[in-house]
Amino acid sequence: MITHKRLADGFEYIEVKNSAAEAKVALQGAHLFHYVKAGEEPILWLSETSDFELGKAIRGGVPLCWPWFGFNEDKSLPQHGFARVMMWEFVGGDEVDARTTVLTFRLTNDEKTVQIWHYKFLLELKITISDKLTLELKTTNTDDKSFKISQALHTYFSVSHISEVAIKGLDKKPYLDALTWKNELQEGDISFHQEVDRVYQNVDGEIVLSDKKREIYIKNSGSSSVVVWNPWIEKTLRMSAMKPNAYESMVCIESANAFDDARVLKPHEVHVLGAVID
Ligand code: TA6
Repeated sequence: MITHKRLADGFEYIEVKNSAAEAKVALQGAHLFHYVKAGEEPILWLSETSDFELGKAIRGGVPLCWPWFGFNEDKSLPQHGFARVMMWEFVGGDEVDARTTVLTFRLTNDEKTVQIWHYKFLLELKITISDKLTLELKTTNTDDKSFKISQALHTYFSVSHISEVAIKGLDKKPYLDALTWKNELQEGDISFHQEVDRVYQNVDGEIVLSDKKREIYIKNSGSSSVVVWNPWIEKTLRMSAMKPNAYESMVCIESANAFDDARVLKPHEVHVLGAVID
């Protein structure tokens, strides 16, 4: 079942229920903020104090960082780009079978985006909701000049407790430590005892989020970089829409084209950033 929900304040989302899973996607930012498999705990983390206000990114789920990841050279522009706070068009939903639903959302350049980023583009997000979650963010350069994008599916995962978590699959991968701006090399699994904010490069295999209660598998496509983030105690206190203990129950593993993995698209060229989460 696919339902288009409209709240009093203008906030709209698409709700999907099928025999394999349930999901909710806000039209603002084509922002998937709920995904749960039948009979299981939600896979995506959503802040208890998240905003559902127009113009403010939801804290949790899968914010779309596009057309830049992180800060722009122009510091007056929003971190992680504008796509996650723009109203997208819900193109349609396809109930492929009893266990599989596909939703498609679209964003194109308009008078607002061109003020921020001077290119013509078509951005499409396809979400497949089943016993696996598949996200495909497709950028088409509809301009007559090349443009460069950096981007991320900034996925917030729900965990039992951050102290119980290990991330496998990034051993021996180089990473930029965004806390020190130094280049490092990962040794073994990632565990969490402090703030972690790292951009891994040369990532080509499956990543495993190992938690006390389950393992979650992430396989990216169109990407060779992954961002791992937990704000820990101090940073959490400075983050919007996060309760002081929020860091304990979440970790971000972001399928990205970030830093050295940014992409240049020629006119009419297409790039798809994908992730399968199981
Ligand atoms: O992806 C990690 C990161 O860049 C962190 O540095 C932190 O800023 C996080 O994203 C959250 O950013 P946001 O703009 O959603 O508050």
